[in-house]
Amino acid sequence: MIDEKSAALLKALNNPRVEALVDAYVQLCAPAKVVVIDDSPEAVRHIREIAIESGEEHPLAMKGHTYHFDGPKDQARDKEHTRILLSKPIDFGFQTETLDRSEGISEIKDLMRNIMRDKTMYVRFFCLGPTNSEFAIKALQLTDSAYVAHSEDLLYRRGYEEFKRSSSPEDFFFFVHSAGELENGVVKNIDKRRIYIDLDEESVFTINNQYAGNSVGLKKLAFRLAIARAHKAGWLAEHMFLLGVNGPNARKSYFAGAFPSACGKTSTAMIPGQNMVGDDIIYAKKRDGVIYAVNVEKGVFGIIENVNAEDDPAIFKALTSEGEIIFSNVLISKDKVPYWLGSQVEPPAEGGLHYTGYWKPGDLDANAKPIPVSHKNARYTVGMESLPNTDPMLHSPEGVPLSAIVYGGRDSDTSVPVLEAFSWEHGVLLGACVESETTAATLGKEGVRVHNPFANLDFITLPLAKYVQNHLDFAKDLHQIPKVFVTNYFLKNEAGKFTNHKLDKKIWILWAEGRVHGDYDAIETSVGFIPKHEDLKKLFLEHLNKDYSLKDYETQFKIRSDKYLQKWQRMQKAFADIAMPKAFRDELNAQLSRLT
Ligand code: SPV
Ligand code: MN
Repeated sequence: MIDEKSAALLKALNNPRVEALVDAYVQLCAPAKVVVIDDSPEAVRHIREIAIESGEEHPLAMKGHTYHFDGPKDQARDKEHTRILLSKPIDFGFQTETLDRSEGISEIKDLMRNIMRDKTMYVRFFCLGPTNSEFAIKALQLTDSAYVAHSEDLLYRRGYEEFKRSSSPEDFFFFVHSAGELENGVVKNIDKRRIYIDLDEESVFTINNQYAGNSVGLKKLAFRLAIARAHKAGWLAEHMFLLGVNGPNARKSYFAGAFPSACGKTSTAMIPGQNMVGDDIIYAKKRDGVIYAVNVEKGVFGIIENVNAEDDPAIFKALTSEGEIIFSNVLISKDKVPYWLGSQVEPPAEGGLHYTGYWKPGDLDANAKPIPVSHKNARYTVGMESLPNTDPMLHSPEGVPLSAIVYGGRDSDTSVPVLEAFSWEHGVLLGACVESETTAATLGKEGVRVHNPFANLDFITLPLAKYVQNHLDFAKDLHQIPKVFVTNYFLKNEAGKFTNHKLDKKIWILWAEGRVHGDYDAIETSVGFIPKHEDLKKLFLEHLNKDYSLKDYETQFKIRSDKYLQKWQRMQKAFADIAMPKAFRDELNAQLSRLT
């Protein structure tokens, strides 16, 4: 079933492990055809065409744009069916879904038998992190979904040549995905959705799903493998954006930032006037006393809700211009134009195609609630080469030097908009104690305050105490220790209204950049350093042309000691039964006694 050209491409790799894996999964999944894709533009163009021919994607009116629907039950990451396979139990210190390895492998292999019948298996090679770099991890992907193969092409660096050139050909992550049977282009056997991550062999098996957070192995599934690998090798893999912040006099400082899903991470990475290196996942390593980081990806799988000309101008412009973009789970008008929640563009009165079927304004769900124009977790997939704000260092094999780390969360009543940690260790405490109200990025109830250490809890594949120890240790032997900040874009006033405009985040980040270089004094409080009104006032005037009043400042930056105390008491409880490092305990106790 493999054509001559594909067979030749496989052979040219001269890689017994690749050949054996392809062979084994062809036997198991029984595709009708096998197509091997190299790094050539023609091969990649072909994948895009097949995604359309197969009905997983459809062209839109704008050149290069396509749309895709996931099924109504496949709109977000399925945490329940995402399992870490373990040969022996591990006490992670937090709730995570695991499964006995041999049981999991045998179950998934049964479910995968003949799963690609009548379909084509695409064999793709990628590179996580820049190619030709100490950060690079090779990835072999088998999938029967041209949508997945196409998405990965927008999101990841091509890796066929990297496999060919590599001096460690056997060393790669391995992914098998099958959407299983499709009905009208979406997954039929959603009840048999399984996402299994095998840390022992650094492999992932994911079936009966299409939502990219579940299906695109190279995203959060590879990320879990990378976290485990980083732990063994002494570097960090983090759920962080990477941003080049442009300070005064052409000064550039690179910031990494961890925010839970759907809490402003991508829009921080796209703050106007700055340069994005990445919006979701980084690898970080130390070199000559400095932390360097790279974007593992080279594209954005971003939430489209509230992307509009005013709040997210860079991405809005890209989404409304020609170029290769996949829209998922948005409304499609009869003129083949996409509409989404919070775009500030009215959808057509006659409605259009929707992930739930045909949709008209005012349609109600089973609970008589209006069905929104697009799913709250509807997304766009775009390669960073199509964005005007991409940092020139994106593909640098050396990575970029880190000046600061930012932690964010969705917090309506406690945290000030921006705060600087007292030290690296205090920063680790603040990262470990990120709390956030749940969002539509995962299946389940929204708006519940949950503890999400380093915004990474869904992905951590080692005990939390060790993960925190790794963070504490990472600052050892550095001659440039990054400053740590916490931001909160979601503070509300007594009337339940947000106290800030979306673009205010630019000011918090520019203030933080100034602090890195000693440009501003700050006020020491019990919870960290906060900005002075006069400095913010200048920044607001210069960068947003806004008068930032003392009254606004006081509302936003007053330290809600009662709420903060409650937060830190919650954290004391959350960590009570975990054997955390002493340095962490000391920071936690010190924080509590300062507040008390
Ligand atoms: C997230 O939910 O954090 C994402 C999207 O970045 S995905 O993990 O791919 O679902
Ligand atoms: Mn993410």
